[in-house]
Amino acid sequence: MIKAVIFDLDGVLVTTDELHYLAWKSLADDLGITTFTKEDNVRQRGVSRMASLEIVLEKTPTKYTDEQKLELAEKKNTIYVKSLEGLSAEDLLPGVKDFIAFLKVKSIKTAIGSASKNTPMILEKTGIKYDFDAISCGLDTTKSKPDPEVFLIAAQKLGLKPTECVVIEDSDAGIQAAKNGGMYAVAVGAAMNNPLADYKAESIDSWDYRNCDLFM
Ligand code: B16
Ligand code: MG
Repeated sequence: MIKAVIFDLDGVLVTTDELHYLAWKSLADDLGITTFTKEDNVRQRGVSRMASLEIVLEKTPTKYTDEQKLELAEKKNTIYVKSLEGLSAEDLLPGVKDFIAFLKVKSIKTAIGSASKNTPMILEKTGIKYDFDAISCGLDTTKSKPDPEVFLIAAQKLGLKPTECVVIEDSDAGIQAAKNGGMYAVAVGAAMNNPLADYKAESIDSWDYRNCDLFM
């Protein structure tokens, strides 16, 4: 029996995945990189800020020092955080609140497992900060998904074994991380075709979780 659901944040609970893309695109434009696409952005899902930057820099022959890379990542984050100014509960993805309410009724714990260091701000702005029993994010970790660290920390904070947890993810790196950590994995959105996932759905809203054996 499942005792907890660990949610990825960007692209699973909130629409911030698009804002990440726009901020990276803006940085790429500034660097004269014209070939950065949505497909490149799909590979940035779930991975850390610095790993995401490397995906942008693959597109240029210019070599940057580690110090310059930190500056570029900071520049992108400034653009991204500015774009979060107007974020509100309206930016939660459809069905999220209902699913959290369903889990509460079933006494199933909930946690966040996000690579984002902006997690506290996003939870605050969208008004869901108090909906979770534990929060594990980029501020707690040293390793990027597909390493399972962020999810193992979430399980630890909940006081549960990995096998008692199910992860909901929209990134291939995140699905791989959940499986590397010995957890069940539900793939939504961009990760939907990932063969490693135990369950798949277009989105939380379209997932028939009420009839899923995980919660029986
Ligand atoms: P930040 P998630 C991830 O969040 C994003 O999917 C990924 O695109 C981003 O690079 C990463 O957070 C780090 O975010 O720059 O805000 O610290 O999907 O794991 O919730
Ligand atoms: Mg995500």
